[in-house]
Amino acid sequence: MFEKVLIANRGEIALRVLRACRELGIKTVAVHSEVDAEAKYVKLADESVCIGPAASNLSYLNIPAIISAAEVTDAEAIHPGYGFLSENADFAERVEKSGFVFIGPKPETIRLMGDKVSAKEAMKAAAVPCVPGSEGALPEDPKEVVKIARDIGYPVIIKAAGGGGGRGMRVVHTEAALSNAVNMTRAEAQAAFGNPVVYMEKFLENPRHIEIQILADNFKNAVWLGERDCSMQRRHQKVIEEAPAPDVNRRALARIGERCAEACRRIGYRGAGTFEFLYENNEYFFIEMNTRVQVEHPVTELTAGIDIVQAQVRIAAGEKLWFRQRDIEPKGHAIECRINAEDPFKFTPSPGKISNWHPPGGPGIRVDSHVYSGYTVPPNYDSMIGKVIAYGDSREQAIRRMRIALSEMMVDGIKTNIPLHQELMLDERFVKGGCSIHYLEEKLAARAEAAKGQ
Ligand code: MV4
Repeated sequence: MFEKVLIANRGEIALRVLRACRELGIKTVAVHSEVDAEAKYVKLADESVCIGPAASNLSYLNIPAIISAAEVTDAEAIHPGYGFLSENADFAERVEKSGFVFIGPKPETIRLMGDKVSAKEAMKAAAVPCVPGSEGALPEDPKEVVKIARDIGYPVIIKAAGGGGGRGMRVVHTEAALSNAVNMTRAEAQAAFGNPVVYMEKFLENPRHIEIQILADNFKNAVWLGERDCSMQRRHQKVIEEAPAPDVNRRALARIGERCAEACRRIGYRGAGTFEFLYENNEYFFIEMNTRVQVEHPVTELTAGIDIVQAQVRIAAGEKLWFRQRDIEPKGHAIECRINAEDPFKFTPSPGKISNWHPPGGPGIRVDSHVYSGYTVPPNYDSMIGKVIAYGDSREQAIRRMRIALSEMMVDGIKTNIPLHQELMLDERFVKGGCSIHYLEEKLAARAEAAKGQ
């Protein structure tokens, strides 16, 4: 096992990685920007290094500063967390070339999945069902593009190969709008990602977002740990996630989970990963793969009984998977509410000093957060200040526990989205389960309209 790991991230995930390392008996190095110097996880780490000013591009995205920090502290491995450099293949490569272990997949795997066209090709080859669409990249010739769209049938969606997570996409409803949409998406993709390649898919109008968590070791062993339903989202930011997904075709899901694990064996995947699917009319369609630990990993940890972050570290250290697929029997239900420092109705960020922080507790409640009474939420980063996760024997019990947890939680001094979560935990459609990816935004639009009429 490693003696020392550097955590190349901040906030709750830095604390989460620190805790995983502690339990494995590994010393930790926290790196931080100037505004994060007082963060609790920085103090808790065995060592800390300031890597630059508040702006992310000068600190948490500063590759030479992070590698120098690993060198001066004599760390053996680097955990990238999520966001920032976690899916940057060049970073993974430079970490390895500098003699450190990157806690994640091989750089070429990150690159393969970072290009959404090559990712889809790899999944097709592994018999993972994909959204019907163009065979790879769209050709230059507009006439060819028209033909492809006719074959698929409108509406179609144009996506950038270098995009993902909702960036660089455009829905097209008619042939008249097609060529302009392709040109616009291409130009935007070139500007945003330095890559003009685009592809086309059938646009699914009302799907759910269901993803599959996998773990794979260096020896072609791979398992899937169940699925998560992440359909409750606003502007491509997930708000609530849960496991298992309510009311889905479980036989098809089991087949797909096994195919995801098989795809991992085929491509020599290593570490934790997530296959994202759209689910519509009882069918699953692969769209993208994430090659990092995700914000919502705790709901799978609670239902599958596996510590995913520890698993990442152990796999990176060269351990063989210590359990098999048949040892995984997801049990119970877990729901995660992301707590953001923001206005619960207008969604404007609300950074500032938390004068009083009282997290909830009791049976089945887990809180992953780095904040404390007196902590100042800096304005420079993502507004998420923590996550409340409720576990129960059933979905109903998890929801009841979440309602109680939210009601006893106190965050004074800043605004948070706790009132939104309280409203959603009582929402008839959410409580029924199985909302589509559009449900939350439609509900919020209706709410805003009603408020106008008052
Ligand atoms: C789609 C889609 C409908 N049809 N692809 C958005 C994020 C990126 N991961 C893929 N996205 C979508 N791709 C086809 N063929 C609808 C979305 C989409 C979405 C997907 C998951 C979660 C939330 C979403 C919100 C809007 C659109």
